[in-house]
Amino acid sequence: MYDHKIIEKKWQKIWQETELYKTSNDATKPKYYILDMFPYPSGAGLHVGHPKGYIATDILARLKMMQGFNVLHPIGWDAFGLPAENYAIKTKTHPRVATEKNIAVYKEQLEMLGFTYDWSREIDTTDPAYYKWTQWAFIQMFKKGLVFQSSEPINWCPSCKTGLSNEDVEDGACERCGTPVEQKPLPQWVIKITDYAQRLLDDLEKLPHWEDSIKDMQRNWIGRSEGAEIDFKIKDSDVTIRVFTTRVDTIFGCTYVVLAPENSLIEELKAKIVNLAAVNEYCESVKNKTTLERTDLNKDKSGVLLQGLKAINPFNGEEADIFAADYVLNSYGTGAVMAVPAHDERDFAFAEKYNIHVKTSIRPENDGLALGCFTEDGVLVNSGEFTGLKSDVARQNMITWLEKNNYGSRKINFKIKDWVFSRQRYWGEPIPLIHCEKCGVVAVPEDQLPVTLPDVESYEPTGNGESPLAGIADWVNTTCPNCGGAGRRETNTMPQWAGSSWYYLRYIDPKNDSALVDKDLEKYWSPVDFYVGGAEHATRHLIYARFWHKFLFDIGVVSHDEPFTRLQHVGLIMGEDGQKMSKRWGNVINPNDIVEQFGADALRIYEMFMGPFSQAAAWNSGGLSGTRKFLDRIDAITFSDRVDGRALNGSFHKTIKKVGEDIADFKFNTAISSLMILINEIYGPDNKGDISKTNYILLLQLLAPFTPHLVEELWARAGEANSVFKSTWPTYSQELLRDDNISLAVQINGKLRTTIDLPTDTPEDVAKSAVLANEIIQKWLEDKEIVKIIFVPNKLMNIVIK
Ligand code: ANZ
Ligand code: ZN
Repeated sequence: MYDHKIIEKKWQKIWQETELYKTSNDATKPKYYILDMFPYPSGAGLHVGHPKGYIATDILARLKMMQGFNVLHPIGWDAFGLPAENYAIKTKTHPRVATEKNIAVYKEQLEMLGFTYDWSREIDTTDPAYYKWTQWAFIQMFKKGLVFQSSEPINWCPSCKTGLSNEDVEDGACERCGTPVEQKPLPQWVIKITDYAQRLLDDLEKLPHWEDSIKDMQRNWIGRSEGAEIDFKIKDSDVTIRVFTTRVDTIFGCTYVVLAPENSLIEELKAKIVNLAAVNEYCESVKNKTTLERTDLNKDKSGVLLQGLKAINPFNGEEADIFAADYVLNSYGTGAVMAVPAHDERDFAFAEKYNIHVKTSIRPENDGLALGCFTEDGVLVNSGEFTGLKSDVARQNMITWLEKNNYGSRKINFKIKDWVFSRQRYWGEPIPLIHCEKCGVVAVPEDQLPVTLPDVESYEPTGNGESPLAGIADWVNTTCPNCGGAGRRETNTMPQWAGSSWYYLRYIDPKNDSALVDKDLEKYWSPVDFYVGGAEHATRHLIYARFWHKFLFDIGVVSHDEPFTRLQHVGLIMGEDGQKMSKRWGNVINPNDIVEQFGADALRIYEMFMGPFSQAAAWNSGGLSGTRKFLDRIDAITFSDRVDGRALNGSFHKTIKKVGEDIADFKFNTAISSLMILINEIYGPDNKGDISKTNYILLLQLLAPFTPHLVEELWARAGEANSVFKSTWPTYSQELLRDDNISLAVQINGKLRTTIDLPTDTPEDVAKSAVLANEIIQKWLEDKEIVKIIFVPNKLMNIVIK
């Protein structure tokens, strides 16, 4: 048994002293950029689930180093955000102090696992030298007109006391704390990410090495809908209601029209609404409902008829009632719909409740009958001149009709919303804008960046829509960079996602003070070749980062329009009880304890052997002693020059191929099993754990990416001077890969009768005598005359008989 405590510390120290993992910008070598989603350093430290992805990228990085690539495998800290701030409020320590403490703990834990990080490239999103460039990018967006101020109601978390973006809301609740989100009108800085919606969607096609599941999540989030906007005139009025529909083909079945309760048309039409008091009361009552409550198919629908108003269907002139109902959202489409209860579930439920006429306008293509609500495409009925057309053809013809008659037009809508970018909290990047009475909103001049976060007395969110920064008069009051008059700094801060939207570019050139990233370095290192992280980022970070990157591409800062060539998500490590690892369940396992008892190498192998990388798997403490035994068996292998290693050649070359390919494909569990098979063979009757020096060296190289500490120790003991990671990854010979035996199919008159194992490339005459000596074949051939024998080497022998 080797002493992991001594060995692991020893090699970590040597690696550091020799700067083994320092990445140069040597452009003569091919580059390989491997990226982990960088951690948020929380007070709790890492549990064993966190390093799974880091172990995997570390193994890949080591393989690539040995294959001769210039590898960039950096790490840093995504350290702005609420937990540090909440902790600051509770303990009255500056979030900076808490963050630094947490970073120190994380760093120690990561170093304990022996990763290849080049610490000279470490970044921290809360470092003013870093966020200077987050602010710089924001200002470029501002100058390009991508940033605007809005007072539309936004998602508000009453517990976190801050506005949120759509991406921060999960099933109607704050993604951070689970509190149901409210709608609150608040002046906000918003980034027009929707300008990029089509490109974000289209360019997913350029990403063949992203998992389909993640691309699908992005497609759904972007949510492109093709349809039409149609104007319904209001009877005896100049006002029209514009609706958005994806199903213009159903319009002859429209029996009412619905406005979202917040739709400003209600205010506009109030003089004509007979039951205005009831309508206002209803619209008021909706304010506290969450989006989820409003749109849930199963929730009871509610609404109110706008008495005194009728909408006119442009296709047939029919009059329809107008309702205000909360299942229509003001923030999507036009905030108004044409309701077709015969063909839309929600309209159907609403019509049943309010006794509204249901009129069929589509029948199924095959049989004429549809019961209840038929929501699919079909053939138009009761639809005037369009009757008999199929839905898809009808949609095209009807949109042409709309456009010709000036009743509307084709329209594409996206579900993705513009990015609400201000937070009313302390611990974030100050938004670098200045309000001036004369000049309006002015960007802080670039040479005055960064706008640093001032110290405050209290980090407590005010709750009134202002951030704690608003209370610091001498920070807020400044001069307008434009006219020199009095100006006020913007006091909202940026969302947590800002700093993480571009961090991977900064590792390329972390100390640059005059540019976000040097152009030549960016050209050399970009794009990221392999990106690994949690699937929960599919519709958050990965949308923001792709957007941010495309913007930087448009202004010439980066040379590719997609940042990440290959993306791989990490399957969760669950607790021993099968639950998610969490303090709440008391099932958290601390990696420090595992490393103490079994060593970092054992932990690395164990986590990679738990199952397919992308699948969730439960922790099993029992498994670790087995893993450790495997390492001790490796440690105990001996080598000598007396041993003839040739007998193991085939097995070694097979393993070289398998391990190299599997690591590159993130199939660590099968790579490790092939290593286990090899070790078993080494301990088999032929070798009994003693192998040739050549094979021993090969074995260490194959194991090195997985168990770097142990291998470096054995490598040095075997007399090798340099680090094993300076050696070249072995190549395999195609020739030696071939199996020693093949199984020959034996047919009689074309029918398979048996198979016979023979050495590869057995010549025909030898094969023939083996086949004819076979008992089963002899039975089939009894008293029969052989007409001819057909032989396909290494495959089959067919005996033709009379
Ligand atoms: C009439 C109709 C008939 C519709 C039918 C559907 C089926 P997606 O695919 O999500 O874009 N809609 C439009 N704006 C809405 C809003 N602000 N709030 C709630 N619902 C809204 O769906 C578009 C469909 O959702 C539109 O097409 C509209 O209902 C509804 F048989 O119009 B449809
Ligand atoms: Zn919250």
